[in-house]
Amino acid sequence: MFVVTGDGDGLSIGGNHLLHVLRRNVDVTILLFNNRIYGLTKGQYSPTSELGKVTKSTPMGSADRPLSPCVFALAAGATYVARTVDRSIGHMEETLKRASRHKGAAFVEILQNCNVYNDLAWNVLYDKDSKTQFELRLEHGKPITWGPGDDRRGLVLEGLKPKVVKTKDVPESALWVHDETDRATATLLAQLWAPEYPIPLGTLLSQEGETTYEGILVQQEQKAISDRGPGDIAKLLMSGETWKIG
Ligand SMILES: Cc1ncc(C[n+]2csc(CCOP(=O)(O)OP(=O)(O)O)c2C)c(N)n1
Ligand SMILES: [Mg+2]
Repeated sequence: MFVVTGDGDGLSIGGNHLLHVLRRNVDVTILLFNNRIYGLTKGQYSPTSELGKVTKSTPMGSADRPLSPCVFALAAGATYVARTVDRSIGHMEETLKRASRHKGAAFVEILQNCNVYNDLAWNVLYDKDSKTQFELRLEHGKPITWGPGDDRRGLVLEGLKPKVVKTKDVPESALWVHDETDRATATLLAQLWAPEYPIPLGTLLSQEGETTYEGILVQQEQKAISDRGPGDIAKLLMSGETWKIG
């Protein structure tokens, strides 16, 4: 089952529901289209709008610090978390296929343009030059690197602090290797942003084989039936104290 939501619906208006569907590991695939604005209601700021964003509801600039949807999903306990971008169709297709195959709560943030109320919302990943400079495609088990061959960059971890290096300046063994089964390092990656860091795209976390909400309920139902036999609603309603009215 797919749930399609936006940055306003998913993180503000229905933020409570998103939190609990993720922590319960309900078997759904959630696509959060993040255009950093309330589009449908014509351009109010959202929980992902940048600090100082001027909109109809923030004429002097937003005073709110923006939230990262992927950091939220990781903190809430989603068992699959990924990020993709609307203009990279192939990457989006690959990411959605993986997310839909996941058993449990899969969360995909799709960076999306709103050409009416927030045009070029993700220009950092649309503009050819800055895309080369900042787009990082994650691959499980591979060193984290990005950028053109002659000026390729990489990340190393100094304790818990990611540091950008030129790949030619360090041995390959020094580079941070992406482990998509690790929630802690996925959270570090989800926090990275341009211009200080690259913008990670792809699967941040994938934890397979976790129990799901539905799985636990089915087990409970089977146990109740095997312990007590099939239920009887009429009997249940007439059990305990009953009253006759009138
Ligand atoms: C409970 C509730 N409050 C307010 C609304 C009105 N409303 C509909 S869409 C929307 C904004 C949605 O923004 P977002 O989720 O970012 O989606 P976008 O339109 O940008 O794709 C609002 C406030 C609503 N439908 N339901
Ligand atoms: Mg929106």
